Amino acid sequence: MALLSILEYPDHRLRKKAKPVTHIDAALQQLAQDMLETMYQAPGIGLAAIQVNRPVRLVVLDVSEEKNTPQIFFNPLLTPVDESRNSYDEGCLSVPGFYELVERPARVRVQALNEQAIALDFIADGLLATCIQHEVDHLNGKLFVDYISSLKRERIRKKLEKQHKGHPA
Ligand code: GNR
Ligand code: NI
Repeated sequence: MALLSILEYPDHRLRKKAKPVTHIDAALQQLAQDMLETMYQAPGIGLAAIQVNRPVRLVVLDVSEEKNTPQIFFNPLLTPVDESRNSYDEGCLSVPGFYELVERPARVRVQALNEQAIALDFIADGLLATCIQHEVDHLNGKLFVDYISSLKRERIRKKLEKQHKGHPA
């Protein structure tokens, strides 16, 4: 196992579009385990591979209270199932220390492959729906700060850039 370092906004590598996985080999399985370890240590409830500078379509998450329900999704595809929306005060390990309300579809159909390349197809709601949409956004180069006002986003960018000058990656 290994801890991976997490890219921080406004790093341009977070803006890449991640590539689909074609074959889930041992290296990708190891990457998923290392991402889970990194996520739990942070601590966070989700992590997308692009956040650790691996631009592949892989996300891990654990939205359980007990932190004992790791989930691994390769090539996740999301489809809102109805018009219902939910707002959640979102944070991001790539935007540390900042939280903003983001509105998203409340229920999404999730199609993905698990770590054994078995096809999953289920409806997510609640925090799982919010978190998996946040993670799939990462795979498309999108961050939660893209949903807030440009004034707030620029304030966050400047504060993080100032911090990075004191402690470069
Ligand atoms: O740890 C995280 N918490 C969180 C809270 C509300 C909505 C989304 C998230 S995901 C975030 C971890 C992260 O940055 N994943 O990409
Ligand atoms: Ni995030």
